[in-house]
Amino acid sequence: MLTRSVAAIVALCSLTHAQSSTERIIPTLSPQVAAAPSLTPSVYDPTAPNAQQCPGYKASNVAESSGGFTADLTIAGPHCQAFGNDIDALTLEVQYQTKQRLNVKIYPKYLAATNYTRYILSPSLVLAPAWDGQTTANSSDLRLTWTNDPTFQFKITRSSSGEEIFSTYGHVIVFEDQFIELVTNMVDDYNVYGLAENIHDWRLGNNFTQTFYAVDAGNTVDGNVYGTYPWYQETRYGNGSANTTAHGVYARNAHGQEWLLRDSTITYRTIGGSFDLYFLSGENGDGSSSALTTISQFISGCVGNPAMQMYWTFGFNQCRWGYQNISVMQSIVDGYRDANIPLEGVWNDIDIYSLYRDFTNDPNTFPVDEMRAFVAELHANGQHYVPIVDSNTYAPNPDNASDAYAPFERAAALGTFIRDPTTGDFYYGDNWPGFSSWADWLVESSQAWWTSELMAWHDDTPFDGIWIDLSEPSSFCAGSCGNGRLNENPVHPPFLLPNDPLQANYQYPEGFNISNATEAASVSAASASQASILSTTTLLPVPTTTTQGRTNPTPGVRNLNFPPYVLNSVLAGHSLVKGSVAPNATHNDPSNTTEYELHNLFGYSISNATYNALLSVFPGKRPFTIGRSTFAGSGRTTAHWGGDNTSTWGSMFLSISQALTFMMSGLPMFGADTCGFSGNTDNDLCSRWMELSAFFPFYRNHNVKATISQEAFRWSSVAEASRRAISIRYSLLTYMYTLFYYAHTEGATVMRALAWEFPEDATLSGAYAQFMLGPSLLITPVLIPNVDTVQGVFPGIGEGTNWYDWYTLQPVTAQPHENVTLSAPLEHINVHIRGGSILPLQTPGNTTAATRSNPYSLVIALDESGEASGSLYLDDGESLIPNATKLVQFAYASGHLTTTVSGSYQAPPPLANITVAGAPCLPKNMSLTVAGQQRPAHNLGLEYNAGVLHVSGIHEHTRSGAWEGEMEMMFHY
Ligand code: MIG
Repeated sequence: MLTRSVAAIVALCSLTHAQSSTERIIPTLSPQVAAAPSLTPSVYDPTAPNAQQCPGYKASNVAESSGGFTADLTIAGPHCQAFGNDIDALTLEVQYQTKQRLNVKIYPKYLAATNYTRYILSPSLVLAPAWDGQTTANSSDLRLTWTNDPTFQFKITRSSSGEEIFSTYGHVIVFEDQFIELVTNMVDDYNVYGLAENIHDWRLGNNFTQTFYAVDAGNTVDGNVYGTYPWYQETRYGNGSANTTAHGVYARNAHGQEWLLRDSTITYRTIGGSFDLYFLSGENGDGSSSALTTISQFISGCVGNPAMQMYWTFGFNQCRWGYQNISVMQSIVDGYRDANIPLEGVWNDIDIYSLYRDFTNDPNTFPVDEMRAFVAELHANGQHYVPIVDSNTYAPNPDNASDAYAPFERAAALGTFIRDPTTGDFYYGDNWPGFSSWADWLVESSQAWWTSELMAWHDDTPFDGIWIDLSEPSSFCAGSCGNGRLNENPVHPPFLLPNDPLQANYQYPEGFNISNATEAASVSAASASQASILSTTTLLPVPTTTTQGRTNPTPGVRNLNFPPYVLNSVLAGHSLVKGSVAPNATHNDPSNTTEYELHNLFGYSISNATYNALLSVFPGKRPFTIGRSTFAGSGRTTAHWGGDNTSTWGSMFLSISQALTFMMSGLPMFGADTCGFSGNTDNDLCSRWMELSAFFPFYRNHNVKATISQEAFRWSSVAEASRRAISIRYSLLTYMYTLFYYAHTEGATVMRALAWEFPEDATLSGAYAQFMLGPSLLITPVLIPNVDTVQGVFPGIGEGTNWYDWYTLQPVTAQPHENVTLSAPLEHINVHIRGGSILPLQTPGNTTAATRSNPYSLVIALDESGEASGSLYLDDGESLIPNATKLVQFAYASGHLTTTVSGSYQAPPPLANITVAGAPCLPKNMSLTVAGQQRPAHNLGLEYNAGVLHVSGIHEHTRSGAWEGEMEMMFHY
């Protein structure tokens, strides 16, 4: 449907890249989510109580403890029963865990009390940051102050400056069995980022509610989506005299929850568990603080550094729902080869399976022998194969012996499925194969079962990684709907399938009506006619939700399926029962933990289990697994794609924001469905998107069924745009890989917001139409249709930073804060190198493996003082624990380049040439020393043209490998 007016597109065009906080882009995604709920009460229910009228608590019995103190909190008045049963006695635990991190825990004092939510997130499930054994209040960057007047309130300030970073003063703490709440005071017009996963402007703003309840609902703008990362980073810009400050807050709790960002407060609410708050000072050790430091304090200190990925996973991947047999797969591989576009991996969706059942191959379309041969040929060509695995396990029809499904039987024998509390039997929801169950990851044998299923399937289909889908987990009905009905299996999904008659997809990107007027007109007529036929057609019955709205708390009772506090979940009626495993489903652990507590951890758990299984499938190798639902800490094991976006310009734009929030959340292996998932793409959008995603860590074109094909070779300009962008990406693979090394070892970010790299520039506080890849590259993508220019800013210009065009190495001339108009023909993406950077490059090949064995070169982009630096990390690209690594540091000053090499990994390719951008003139001569030996300069080529100095012929001197000896190069002027 062509929903977007030209005026709206033009409005989008005129946006500056450094958006001010008042400029807000409304993208054209589906309008599922209503306006943000109003100030306090439960969503859409004006009669719901205001929990801030609850009595609060008084602190007493303060006692010293390791690194801090504990106290009792006792309820300060009669129960208010706002959204649950009040808990009278709580424990407060304050711990100065490290210099930079302060932890505040509040939890029920009597954990054994019956009928209370007493589920405290176990450290065995989600890392619990701990005390370093030495920090105390006196040595901490942060200070906690509290009062009992009128009830218990606390605030966190910086020890150095007294800056208040968190304060519940003026608000009560609410602690009930199904609802906890606290409110912190915020500065005016605050800059808060994070609370992933969301599809929203990168700077969250102060009129936004983030709901966390994992849901299979496409890319719901401003609604809950797949992942839960309960942490935010706040930046405060100094006004002239003061420096910018930054800090962070992580609330370790996996329950359904909401963060209400309002004018002068943030309200944090969950439907259970405890307060487990980690305040991060963001301080660098010299009194200053920064966003990047805060982010690494979160990643390294709270959730764990992300996995190091295999080298090949940075290649370009093609996927689609609807590749219906092996010859179609082969034609995709051939199509890329014939168009000379590098293709690193091909992926299969659920089409591969027999009747949508995991670990089966459809005997007619993906027979095992042919599959083995197909993948063997991919491998022989340095290419890879990744199939999907759905999170549900088909429960076969007990009355039909020919319906047997061994993976289910094997798990059932171990009793490893989640249970239906009303029957004690397994829980049976519905998904693609029909009525299905879900593994209970709290049962130890689930891991062994999952590992052996994946190992066995790998014999049939020798995959290189596993794509985990539907891990919210997704179910197509309400509750345990297959209970007593397994003899109907296999049931058809309760809706028309995308390729059924009357399901043609007529959606095209914004601007299609301008660029393709005739086709757009016929599409719009066909769409109207289909809509009118459909309006008189009876669809397959869709199970209705049992919606109950807000329930009243009953003393001593928890209502799991219809909790008193209604989360603003995007599913119809905000139902928690529909669309997933219902909250009252039980696990098989000794305390029969319910799904109510564990819902947001299913995707995290199945991805962890898949990671562990792949360790057995590929001993000693880094597992590659990519999952849809994730939780804080998932980056340690898994990659993530952005889920079901749409083929629209708005969706492409928001993928940058989504990516930045994942970068800051410890999951850098992120990418969006390039060219768009739902709806039809077009030449213009797909060209731009192939260019943009080339600078995201994970790079995959993926498409829904029943829309036009969108492989990069389908249009000549998409093909050309892709060849160019992929060649830049592949020449930079070592740079990307080195960024991952720092992410993996230090919790550093890979894609970066401009605001992170230029923290003093308040005009960048909301900018995400441009972004950086690492510290050195600025990407300025085209994000609107039918244009051949793009506007961008060049941060730091006028304040000591300079920039060079990637293609010409010519310096950018711009005024501070100027929105520069750059030429951007359809097949071109603007990339600029920050002065002061040294980039190691390799000649791009057709695969990552081919690229790895091609010669290196160096680009030295000089800053205003003629200096530059950089680094390069190398290993074998696949071992979990490499037996050799190498780290090369580059430094350039006063015409003098030096390398410092540590580690013994040997990379065979030579260093072919070195280019210096910003060089003053042609030097009189030069000298080169490799591994302590002076080399004859006469067989080195030296050229100079317009500020660019080029040295060639170095490979003669680095035949045993570019980095086998330390190097010194000196230009004599
Ligand atoms: O119910 O496997 O997000 O990437 O193509 C839809 C089919 C299930 C959702 C995934 C999408 C995938 C699709 N899946």
